[in-house]
Amino acid sequence: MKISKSSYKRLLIVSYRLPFTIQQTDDGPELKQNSGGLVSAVLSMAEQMGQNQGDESTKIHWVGHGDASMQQDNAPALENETFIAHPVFMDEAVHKGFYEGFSNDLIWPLFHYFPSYASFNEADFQHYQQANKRFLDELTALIQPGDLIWIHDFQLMLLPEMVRQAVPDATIGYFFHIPFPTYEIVKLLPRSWRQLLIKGLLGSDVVGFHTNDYVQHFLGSVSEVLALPIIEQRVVLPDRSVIVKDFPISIDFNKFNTSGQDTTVANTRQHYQNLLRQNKIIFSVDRLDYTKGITYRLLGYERFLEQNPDWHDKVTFVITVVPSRDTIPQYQEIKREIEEAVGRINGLFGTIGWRPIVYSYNSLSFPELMALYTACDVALITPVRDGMNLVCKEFVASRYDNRGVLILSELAGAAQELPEALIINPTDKQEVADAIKQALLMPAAEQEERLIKMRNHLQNHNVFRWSSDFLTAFDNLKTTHSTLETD
Ligand code: GDG
Repeated sequence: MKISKSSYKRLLIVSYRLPFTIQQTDDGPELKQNSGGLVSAVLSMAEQMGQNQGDESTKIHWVGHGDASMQQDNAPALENETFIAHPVFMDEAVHKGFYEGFSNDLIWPLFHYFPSYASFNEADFQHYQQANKRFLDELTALIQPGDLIWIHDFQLMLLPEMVRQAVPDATIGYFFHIPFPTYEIVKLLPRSWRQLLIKGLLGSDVVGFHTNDYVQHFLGSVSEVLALPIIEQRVVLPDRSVIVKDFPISIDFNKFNTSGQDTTVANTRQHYQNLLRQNKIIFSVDRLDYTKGITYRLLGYERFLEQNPDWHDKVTFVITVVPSRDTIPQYQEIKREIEEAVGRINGLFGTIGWRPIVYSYNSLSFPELMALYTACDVALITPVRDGMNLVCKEFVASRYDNRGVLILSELAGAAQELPEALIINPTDKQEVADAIKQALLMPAAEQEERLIKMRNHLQNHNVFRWSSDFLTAFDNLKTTHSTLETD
């Protein structure tokens, strides 16, 4: 599975977010390395490429948007033993149109099948083009022969083709973290925009998506928009071909498996279970977003409480919503909807001693998150659209005790990999209510049987496998190129 170590000399990552943030401490601003999935995956890729951490010439370069804290005089150097970050600064108006406008107000809702939330604004598209060009300028100053450039996500769809024009023989990979929708949705984009976006992605050598459905949707758009020949999962261009393939992203299984057993986590877990009087616990956590189906989830729970009075006082739904974009009207609106539903359900069914829902609009520390993953009896994960969804994978990996039930929306990419979950349609209140009841009554042996299968899958298909498979695709590219040449 490892690629030959000599194939690529350095790894250049490009994503909207950098692997560092700057935190204010009593001793002044300090650099903090993020510990998200992408950072872990990149570290494992670097290892496979034989890059020695600490060796100046083989550090991983990471190009991403730079915020104001990185421009202050006393800001620390954006470098540690592993990464060198290259912040891209841009004019505030350009950033707003690129990030808030085109990326978050157009591509995000449109590609998650919320066309009525999409805002089509010509100035935003110009800013998106300018911002992608700013990333290009930062990147081209870095590129050396033998580099592997890996670009991430929907904020940078034009960048692969821009790099291809600037450095024709560059090796470029691209990974798309959100759903790629059917052409009927892509067709809503003005003709010239959709052409530029699809061409932009085809500047890559390898384009990756979470699921085969997204791959097929993308190939459908390539064919409709550019009428290019497609042979199996290769788009054939005059001088090269582009591999388009599914690479389902995953998590660091061992990290979640062992963290569940940590003493601090165990103490917090015990504390929560005592606070909730040993009630059965249903848990969910998501960023505030209309794609996450939070209101439908509450309506499903309300139906369950209506139909099952014998469960009153014996179950608590702990629902955490992580603040996000709540200055924007659509987000304020869903926050209001969620809080109204929580208030109504607690008012209708609650008693002096029992709150059916414990709601918080806040983020959890990692040990708190782990304590809830391992304390709950049911994880209720019901997005109305989600590229993959890592929360459900983290819950499964945390359950070293083989206890707990996952209820998962069929509209999350992850549902294709975890058929042993109770798979539901999130808009169907009755199906959600029935699944909650089934989960709460599920015998321990069945919980264990389902979890063992899902845990085995995730242990094998972890985030390191994801990055390794992505790298291996570049080896296949060399084979397909030589086949094309001899055809
Ligand atoms: C995109 C796609 C795709 C959440 N709340 C807290 C917290 N989290 C962490 C979770 C998980 C991550 O955030 C959320 O991951 P998701 O996969 O659900 O979603 P996104 O990161 O928004 O987004 C998505 C993903 O990219 C990867 O390709 O799966 O479909 O939309 O890791 O643990 N962490 C802590 N406290 C919280 O309150 N500590």
